[in-house]
Amino acid sequence: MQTATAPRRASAYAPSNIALSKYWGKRDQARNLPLNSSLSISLAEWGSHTEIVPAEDGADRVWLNGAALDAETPFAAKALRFADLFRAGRDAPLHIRTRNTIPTAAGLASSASGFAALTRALVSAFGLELSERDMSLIARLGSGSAARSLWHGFVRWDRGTAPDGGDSLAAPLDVHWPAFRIAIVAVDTGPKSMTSRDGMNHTVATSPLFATWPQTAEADCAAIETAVRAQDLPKLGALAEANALAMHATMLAARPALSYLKPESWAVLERLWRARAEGLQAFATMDAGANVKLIFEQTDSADVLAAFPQAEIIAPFSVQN
Ligand code: 2P0
Repeated sequence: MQTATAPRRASAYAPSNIALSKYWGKRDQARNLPLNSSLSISLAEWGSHTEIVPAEDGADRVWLNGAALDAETPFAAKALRFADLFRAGRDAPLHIRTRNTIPTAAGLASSASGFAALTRALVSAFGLELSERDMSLIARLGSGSAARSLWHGFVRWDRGTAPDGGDSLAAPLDVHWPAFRIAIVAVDTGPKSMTSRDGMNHTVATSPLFATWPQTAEADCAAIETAVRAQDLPKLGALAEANALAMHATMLAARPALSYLKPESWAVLERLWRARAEGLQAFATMDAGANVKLIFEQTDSADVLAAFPQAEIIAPFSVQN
């Protein structure tokens, strides 16, 4: 990237996101190129605020939620390496301050919103005029799912086909669905057993079930997009739940097995399935962690809370891009 000016102070916000059709497996590790397309819903005010300040003390420094990080901690090292893409070899020491508004108790990863906010803040700090499309491409280099966190609402990341990844980027869907809700049912907020990157690579390398995943996931992504556009919650929910369970099945078949789900996650699923048999229109999705996320419509909020009193409900369309 060519940067013409010295950096100036800049800040940006990006929401976190939950995939309804999952990204699991890379065809190119260095560029975070996925084996399949994915589709997500952004989490409104749950995300990352990032500020870039040119360092007057001449030293790169990173803060996370107010705490200064050692330059060697994985988040700081990754953020500074990412800033190097913008510095392009020039001497431009930076202070990077990130504050996550995602409740710690929700146990959600923040790398998607973190790298999307960092991308927006760096683009602004270096005075670059980039399209949102270009920003999605760049955010992807920080973390794959960050490509989807540039926007609110539903976002689809096309896997692309170009070897250099020039067409592997996300775009928002023109769908406004104010009644759509997502709930986080926190099960376990401790550190996860394996990073997503390592988990994906282990699954791709050793799971005999992975052979069918890219094709299944691509078909799910197309069907999920159709259900989102039709605002058909039962269809979307059934597809999203099946897609998430298929992803976890590929991990369970890895050798040795990889299981992010805990007994409590399965207990939440059992309770959901019982409630659904009694008429509740809510569906589950799970990521690289033990927590369960539910999708439903606003009219079912009270019933979701009755079944899952600890659920935190998010209204994704309470904010606009
Ligand atoms: C997703 N996950 O689509 C999937 C589902 C977790 C399970 O994207 O290695 O942090 O930085 O590209 O984006 C989490 O993986 O991984 C993720 P990298 P990322 O949301």
